Amino acid sequence: MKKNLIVISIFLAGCIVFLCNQPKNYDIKIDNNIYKIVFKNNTLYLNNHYFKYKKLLQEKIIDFKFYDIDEDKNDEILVITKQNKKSIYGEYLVIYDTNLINQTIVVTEIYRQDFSNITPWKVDACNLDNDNDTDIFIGVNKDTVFYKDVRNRPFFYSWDGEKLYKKWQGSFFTDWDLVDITFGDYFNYGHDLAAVLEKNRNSEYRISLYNFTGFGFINITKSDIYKNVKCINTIRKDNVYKIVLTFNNSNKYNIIEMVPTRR
Ligand SMILES: [Ca+2]
Ligand SMILES: [Ca+2]
Repeated sequence: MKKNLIVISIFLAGCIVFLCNQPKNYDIKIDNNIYKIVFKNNTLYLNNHYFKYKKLLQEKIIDFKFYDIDEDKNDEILVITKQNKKSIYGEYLVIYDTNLINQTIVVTEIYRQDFSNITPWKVDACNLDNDNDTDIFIGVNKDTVFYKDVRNRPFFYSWDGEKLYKKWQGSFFTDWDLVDITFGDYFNYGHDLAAVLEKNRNSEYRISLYNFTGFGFINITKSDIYKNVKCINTIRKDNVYKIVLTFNNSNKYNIIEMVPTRR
């Protein structure tokens, strides 16, 4: 029992950096080294003893993801740029390549696409299907041809090495609202699942796990109900993926253990 507690504490110590309090600390991997990045006031800063709080990108952003989209062992930086000072929605998806030159990180823009007409609010990257193209999630806020209500909707693209192509533009996963999303191989399937934070009209939250089938997503399990949830994240340690919920108005967070009821 004591052993288990120690393991969990170590796991939590490693995951605090992912939680939702500002400023947030993140790791970016370049040339097999880990560099500390801080996200504060919609800006990414490099935080090391050479360049304390040097801006990594000049643009203001609303969300970002570090992910090795071309599997060359260097993380790319995917960002949603901020539309204007007041807007909570973004404008462009921009992808930056990263290199290490003279002990500092040099970023080079390799792709930019205007998404302002579909009001993006989140970017993430994952491997849904082992087809060698990295899958990119963009959370958008819009109506559709068939559904006239404006709400958060899940759009997926893939990266073919040069550009994005549309993979799956979903109207919704469920009638519950899409609040947040994260990805990971939680059950060792060999590819990622989508862990979706969903909210109903009574402000109750749950996590639903979805598996991509090639034509869409099927639900494989749902969590219990939670209240006052702020966001969902995935922590990864030694190829073990865990789902973490962070709650509003406190530093409280929980690792959520889930069991698949179907595949
Ligand atoms: Ca890369
Ligand atoms: Ca893929």
